Amino acid sequence: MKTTLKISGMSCEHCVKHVTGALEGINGVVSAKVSLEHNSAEVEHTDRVSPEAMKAAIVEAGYEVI
Ligand SMILES: [Cu+2]
Repeated sequence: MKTTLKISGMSCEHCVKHVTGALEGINGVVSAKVSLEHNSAEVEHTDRVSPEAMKAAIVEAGYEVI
C-alpha cells in the first residue's frame, strides 16, 4: 500500500532524515520518501500500518501532519 502524507515543520535535510527515520521505524513500513520541497512523505507499507500510526510517528518526531 502507498500513503501520501502532508507534513509541516520541516526546514532542512536533517528534518527530512528525522521524518524518514521515524516513518521507517514503524513495523510494517517498507520505505518512506520524504520531500522537503513538497512537504510530503510517500510511504510504502503493509496493510497493517494505519494512517494514524504514521501520523503519530511524525508528531512524536516533532512535526505536524496537515
Ligand atoms: Cu531541519
